[in-house]
Amino acid sequence: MSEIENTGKDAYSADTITVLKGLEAVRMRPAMYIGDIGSRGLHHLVNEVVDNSIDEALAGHCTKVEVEITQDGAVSVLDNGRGIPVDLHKEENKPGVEVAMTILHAGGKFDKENYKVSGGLHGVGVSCVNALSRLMITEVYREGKHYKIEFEKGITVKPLEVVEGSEIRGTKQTFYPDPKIFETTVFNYETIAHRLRVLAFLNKGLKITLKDNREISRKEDGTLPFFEFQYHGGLKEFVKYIDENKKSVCEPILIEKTVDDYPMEIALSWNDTYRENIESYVNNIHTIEGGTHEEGFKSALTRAINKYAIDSKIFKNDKMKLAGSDVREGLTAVISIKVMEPQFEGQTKTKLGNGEITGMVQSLVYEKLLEWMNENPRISRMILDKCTEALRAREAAHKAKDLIRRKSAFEGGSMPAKLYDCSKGSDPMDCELFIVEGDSAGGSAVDGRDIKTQAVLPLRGKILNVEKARLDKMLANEEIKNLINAIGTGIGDSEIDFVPGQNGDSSAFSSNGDGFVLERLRYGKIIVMTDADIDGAHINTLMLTFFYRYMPELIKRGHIYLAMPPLYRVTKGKISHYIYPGNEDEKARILEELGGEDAKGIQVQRYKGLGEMNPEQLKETTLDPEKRLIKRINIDDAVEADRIFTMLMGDDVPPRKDFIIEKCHFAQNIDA
Ligand code: 0RA
Repeated sequence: MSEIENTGKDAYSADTITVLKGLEAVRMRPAMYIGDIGSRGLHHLVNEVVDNSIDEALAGHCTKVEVEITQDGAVSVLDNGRGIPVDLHKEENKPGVEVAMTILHAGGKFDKENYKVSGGLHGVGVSCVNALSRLMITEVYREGKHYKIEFEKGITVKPLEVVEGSEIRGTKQTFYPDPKIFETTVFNYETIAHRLRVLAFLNKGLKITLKDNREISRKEDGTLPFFEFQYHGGLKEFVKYIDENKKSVCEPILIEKTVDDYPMEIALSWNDTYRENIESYVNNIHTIEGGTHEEGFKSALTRAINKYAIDSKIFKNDKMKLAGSDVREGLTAVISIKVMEPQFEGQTKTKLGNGEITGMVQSLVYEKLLEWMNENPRISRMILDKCTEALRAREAAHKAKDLIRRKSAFEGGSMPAKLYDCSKGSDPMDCELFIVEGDSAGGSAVDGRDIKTQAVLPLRGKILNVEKARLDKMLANEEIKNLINAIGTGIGDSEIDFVPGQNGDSSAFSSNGDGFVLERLRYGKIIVMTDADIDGAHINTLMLTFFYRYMPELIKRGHIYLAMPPLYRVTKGKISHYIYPGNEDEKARILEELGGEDAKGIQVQRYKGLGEMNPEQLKETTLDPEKRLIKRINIDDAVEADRIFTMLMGDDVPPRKDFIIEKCHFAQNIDA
């Protein structure tokens, strides 16, 4: 390394140039480091900074992390760890903290003996956050002193200094994201809160607080949003939280052990729904695509329960055997393991690849679960009854002639009679399917569409609440069958869990023998179109529940949309203006322009339903890609989404406001 000293402001040393090049690279291609430059990327910065404090907690040196959205829109993260080292880094001839903040990937250099958060988009390092911030202030509280250093766009602008004495110990990072980089620099309290809550579950006992000091966030009662997360029950409480709105069969079972330096923690329980919900984490990173830890868990679960059923003579004949999908019906489980050198694979680098993990998780779960079942025969019996019931339903579904056959959808043989398909020849990805509530609106949509690329499927009557129905019942439902056939992909996860030799069946999830196949998607956009009222909102929620539960891939890949029909039409003479949801202010402005609501010749029409529009109007306002407004549905946070869908679709469903859309940031407005 260079020995040249940085004597004047024009005298750049070789190190300085390297640093500048590194930061430049991050600012040139931010998406390469943080995924994107939208809201998601912005919040990635918060995760990155928080992860550093969590690492300190994992190393056993920190018990509290305080996150704050400051009055002026920055985020600060304070922990009570050891404090980033401030002594001179010999090679770089700079304080350690300055090295950590300005050199790419320098963060991890200090001590390697920890379980580091790394892989996926995590672990890009706090220097990336620094590079993408117009201002970043790092404060260190160590050995009785309070140190401070400041950066702009990753470049040191105020060198490290001691500002005063200090009674406390720890690190505080405050950063202001650069508006020149990000499309938005406005932090979302809920988004940050969800992540912090999960971190609190995963790190039992760790206290994490979140405070929103922005004036705009002040609530009606005059207080500012504040949350303290601390869960002494860890994963057990996580499972309870996920299943809060469901009826549980038992208290969560906890399996916990460190084997060969691999800490493993698993909590599981069953509830009265028919879905499985397994969430897994490696070094606090959500492994969305699963991997070896999930495989080990699933295989042990199936084996242990079958073993118990045979040993306890619950199974009368030895031909009876529960499949994986049977034992996982209504299962909620959270798996959290720590791995020194995790290998992340898969499309989004969220699949654990370490082969040694499968067997370790498997033996642990098999042994502990059998032990637990032998100690809890009454609850075990209940769980087994539930599993055998699932097996029976699976066999019934398999036998039912009514199943949707793969051939019908795939070879275009029998599309639903109710489907007004678009004319053949266009690329499916350029085509759109409108799912329309009500016959009259359906009729207008059929007449107003562009027949080359737009198809219409009218929905009649009550939509089945898939949250409350088992697969066999769902597949017997006429509307659902039409929907699945029209879309063409089949249902389930793209990676179906096969149980070979199990009655020749594959899985409870696959309606057509092989589950969801994206390549068979018949339309690039699937647009749910309902009235802008409570009933419409309810149908939207039911439809989104269906897609979320049975075709999640379509949501993940951005194929599902909500139409946004206008709320009002303001007419004067031959000219019409349409007012869309979320844009109600427009109405007053337009009326003003036209001379006031009572001016001569002005007509204000409030649309109560799609049926009030003729085909021409429907085309102009809701169908025509050039003029309409549609919302793309995106659901990032699976845990929150699951809770919300369960709550919305629970036993007593009063007409709720359009909760999913308004409150949960699931939808994003786009003009497309
Ligand atoms: C490496 C060594 C030491 C502290 C840290 C890293 C550290 C980093 C961060 C980032 C956020 N909070 C943090 N807290 C601590 C100190 C080693 C020592 O004191 O012996």
